[in-house]
Amino acid sequence: MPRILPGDTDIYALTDSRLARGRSVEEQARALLGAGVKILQYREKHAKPAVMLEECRILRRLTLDAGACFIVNDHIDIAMLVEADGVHVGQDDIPVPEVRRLVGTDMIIGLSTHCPEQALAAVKAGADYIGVGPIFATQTKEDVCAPVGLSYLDWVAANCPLPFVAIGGIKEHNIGEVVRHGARCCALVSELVGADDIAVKVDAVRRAMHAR
Ligand code: TZP
Ligand code: MG
Repeated sequence: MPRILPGDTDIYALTDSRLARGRSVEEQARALLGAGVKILQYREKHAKPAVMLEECRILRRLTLDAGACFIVNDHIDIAMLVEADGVHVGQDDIPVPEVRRLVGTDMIIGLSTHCPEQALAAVKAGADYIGVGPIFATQTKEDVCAPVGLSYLDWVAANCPLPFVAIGGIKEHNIGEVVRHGARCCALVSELVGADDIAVKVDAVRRAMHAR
């Protein structure tokens, strides 16, 4: 399985069953992967651990079949059990060096960051990529900090040696602006899994990214 990181691909998709109009995690994943998404994160904040484990087993199989990278949000134990490609943590989660001790050298570790100091710390801590955001206001994340706007993205594009993915409030209509500020990879939640037709939306978002 090739190591696919933000920067190697344009769209980073995340599951969210609360926003997915009744589609199961498996249905979301099948539609996203079928449309050519190459990084998929399992992010189900309200599921029970046993359900998460089962869903992640399914997504592991689907992502392997699709040649896509599979990342698990927050749950290092589940990421290890299903042999995910990576785990994504936030600033208030277990620190990256401790995650590394658990998962070993091969697993990808992503870290959410919201300011230059956190990006620099991510480099030192050994993260493999960073999330940059929230770029715009979003309802999707419950404990979200205030939008950092495009200025932090400008800083990362100019100064950060790590691969990065822009996230937060990114939609078909504003993604061109995010790309113009240096993002080669964008993460979208509600815009994709909440779309009428997920595959049609992936195509439209991709076209908007590359239209600039
Ligand atoms: N981290 C920062 S903003 C966010 C996460 C997980 C949610 C982004 O969701 P949406 O629906 O693309 O705004
Ligand atoms: Mg977290």
